[in-house]
Amino acid sequence: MSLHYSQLDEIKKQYILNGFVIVDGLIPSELMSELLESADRVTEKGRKGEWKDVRVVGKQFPPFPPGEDIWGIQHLMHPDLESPVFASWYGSEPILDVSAKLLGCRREEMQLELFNLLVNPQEKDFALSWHRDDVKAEVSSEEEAEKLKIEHHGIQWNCALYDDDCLIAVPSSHSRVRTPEERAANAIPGAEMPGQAIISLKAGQTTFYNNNILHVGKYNLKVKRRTLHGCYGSPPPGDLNRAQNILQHFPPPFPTYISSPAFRSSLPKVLKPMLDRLLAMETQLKKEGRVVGFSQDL
Ligand SMILES: O=C(O)CCC(=O)C(=O)O
Ligand SMILES: [Fe+2]
Repeated sequence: MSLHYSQLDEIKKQYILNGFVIVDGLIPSELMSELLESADRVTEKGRKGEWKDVRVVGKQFPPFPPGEDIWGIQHLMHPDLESPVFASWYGSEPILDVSAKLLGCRREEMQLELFNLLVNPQEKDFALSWHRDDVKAEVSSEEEAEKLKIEHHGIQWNCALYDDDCLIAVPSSHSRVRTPEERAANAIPGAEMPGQAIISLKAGQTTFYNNNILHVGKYNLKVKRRTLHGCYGSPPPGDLNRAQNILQHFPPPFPTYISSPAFRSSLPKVLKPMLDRLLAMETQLKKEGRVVGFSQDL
């Protein structure tokens, strides 16, 4: 079931209960054709090796080694990609409004974070293993319970430019530890998970999901995928758990483009204060000497 983006209370209710929600209408129609064109262009760049920040088939988490077949393009707002439509969409009203509602903060308090594109591989099908983004599969039930209590201060989404059946999750698993059956399935690559459901998106639909929901990605080389994938943060500024969650894709030190004048001036006005919050987080973490400790093996 999907909801219109004006149904904010219902969207939040479903998101909290199920750990995900599907929302219609978050792509302003005037941005659509340029988004489609730019998504194809940057995908080509990644596939030809002209863009090095890519997710490489065969590897689930960063750092990604060089490789030819890819399942994602990182850093869509990087000025060198010369694709301003991605920042226009990341800073557009509907996605910001729904995200602010789910974050429980004002739009002015949101933090700029990650923005990537997920694409189909070309040479072979590829599947991730079942995971929660910020809790390792090997942890004990006690540790899992503790980690699941941590506030996210962030919201993650997939917005499909083409129909997308790649994301599969266990509804409501974001708020409880795994059952013995789920643990057993988690240990077997490619296993079916009891209660799994495809988060099926039609072109133009967006799913917001708690990235600690038990989930997996399955990628079919024959089905074109161009799905916008990213997140925003919310107060308190400089939250360490938030930093840990996003730094798995922002290996420290932050990529230098983030603090470059070219990046700042390329952004729509609404995103500049949001960028300032990300930079303040980086500064605070450095001051505390904490950045160095982030592990990249999540
Ligand atoms: O492909 C997807 O939609 C999910 C990707 C994912 O789970 C991840 O990058 O952690
Ligand atoms: Fe994930």
